[in-house]
Amino acid sequence: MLYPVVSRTRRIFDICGIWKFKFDPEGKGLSENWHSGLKDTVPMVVPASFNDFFTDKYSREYTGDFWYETDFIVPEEWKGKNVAVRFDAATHRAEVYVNGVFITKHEGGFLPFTANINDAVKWNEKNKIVVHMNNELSYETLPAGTTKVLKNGVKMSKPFFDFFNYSGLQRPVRLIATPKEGICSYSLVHRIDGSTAFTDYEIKAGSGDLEVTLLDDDGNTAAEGSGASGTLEIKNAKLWEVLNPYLYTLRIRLKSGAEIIDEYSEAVGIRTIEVKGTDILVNGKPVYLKGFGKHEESALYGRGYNPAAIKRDFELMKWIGANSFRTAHYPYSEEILQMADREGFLVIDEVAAVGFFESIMNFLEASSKKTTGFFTRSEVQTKTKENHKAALKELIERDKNHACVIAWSLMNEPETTNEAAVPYFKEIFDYAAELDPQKRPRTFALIMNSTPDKCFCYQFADIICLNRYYGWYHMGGYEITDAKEDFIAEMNAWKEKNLNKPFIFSEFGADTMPGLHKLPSVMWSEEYQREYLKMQFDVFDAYDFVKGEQVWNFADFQTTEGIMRVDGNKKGIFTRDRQPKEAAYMFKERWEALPREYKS
Ligand code: CKU
Repeated sequence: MLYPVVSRTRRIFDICGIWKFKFDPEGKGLSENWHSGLKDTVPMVVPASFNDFFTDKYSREYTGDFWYETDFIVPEEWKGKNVAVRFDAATHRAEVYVNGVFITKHEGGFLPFTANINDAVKWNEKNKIVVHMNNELSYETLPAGTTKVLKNGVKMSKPFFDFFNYSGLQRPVRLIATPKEGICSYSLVHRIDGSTAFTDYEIKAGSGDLEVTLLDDDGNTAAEGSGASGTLEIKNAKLWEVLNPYLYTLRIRLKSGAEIIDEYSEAVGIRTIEVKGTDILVNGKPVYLKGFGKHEESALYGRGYNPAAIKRDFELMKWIGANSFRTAHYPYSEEILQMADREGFLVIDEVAAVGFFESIMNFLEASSKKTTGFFTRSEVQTKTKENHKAALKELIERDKNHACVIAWSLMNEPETTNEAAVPYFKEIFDYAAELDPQKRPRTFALIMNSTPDKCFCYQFADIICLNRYYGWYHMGGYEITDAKEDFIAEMNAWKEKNLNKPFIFSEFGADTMPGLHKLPSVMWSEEYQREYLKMQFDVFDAYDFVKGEQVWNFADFQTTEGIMRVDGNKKGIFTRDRQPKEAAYMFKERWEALPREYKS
């Protein structure tokens, strides 16, 4: 699953823009031959979530089948090539037809898929691509939830997670022409010895001679190799460092004699990542994580690819002194990881295994004693696990070469208080290790009730990521002093376990209405957000094994409407339009003062 690039042998044709769009609430499209062409459509932006464009609630909340269509021309010159269509994401599932011919289908809304269309296209003529999609949630889907049918027959999404079920063709769609038997994939593993770096590479490609060149940013050759696997030796290597990244260009050529059959180039950073005792080491040096749990979303676009939002978010993260984020709660656009590579950010890359605790308000119920037996369900142990493994494979295949990716988050807040979770975890964690050539640390985010005495699964994590809301969901407001004591009690219990692993706070936060001031504070005021954060910092700073803090959330974001949300989740340190709340200045002061190797 190489990222599409243009080279002397490769072409891209962007087919984004305004497509035709249509809901199919009765699911009759296939039987009525809609896959050959849609009638009575509305225009729709691709890429974007369809939801927030509409002014009627039925359309925004729409759950069920829906269809997209556009036309494209395939140049005759591409005839001898492998012509494919690449969807960077289709949320949550799609079946693709070209000129009425079934091409492929894909489950899971946040990872790319490609399919060859050579046999279905007409050269130099108009071709029609129709995509049959569906966005319903179930126990088997990543993310998990249910679909309710209202008394009037209309379906609605009931997510077991706290973000709006944005749907549609949310990322770019491109036609790609590559050589028939070209370069398929590559992977890199780095080692550093003094000033020399060694990069072991492995390439999958059609037959021919492989030539590998690492170019520095002046275009000079820094190292060379040949063959499908080997080692590049880079003398005086310039490393990819936290907030100070250096990127080389890796160029792979597949040749037959002097003829270049295929050429693929990509920016790559050289760095090592390792967990040692309670430290997270990048290039052998400890790093304390400062940053955010994010969402990929913005006004109007929903979860749609929005390069302006990506740019602004990185500027804000640099301004505030952050060095990292988690792709909560699903894999983000590849362009975000490319930007993280360029800016030197550390990314915990999460698969969309969220909602594995059956509750539409699990954020509230997590600190209660509620159990739902999610992992005791037979479909979870079969279908969900299959979908989970497939998504993990696609994620690691897609992201394994990014320097910015320092860990895999394999689940967010699963219900770990039942032993039925254990074999499921084992299989998923083993599978991640098997898939990743760099053997990055694996983690999952522990929900509030996954406490040291109740959680059956923390031992699987190489980094313990805690989502904790002491002083918000648990004893908020004037009770915060008791919340602090309970927080300390939990941390002492972890300490006693002597796990000798790094801990990160992967979530903590307090909903705050921007501009709401109250002296003395009340919950939801800017003052309370600061008091709450001050209490968190006191606790974090008291434990040496805490090696990072990623506040929930970077920005306010949209959720399902409900009694706990005011037009979405307001735990942002920035507003949804990316302006700072007061707490942002508090983080800026703290994070700018904390050294990279804090507590090591
Ligand atoms: C956040 C149990 C709490 C989990 N956490 C998940 C995240 O997706 C939510 O948005 C809580 C919150 O703000 O409630």
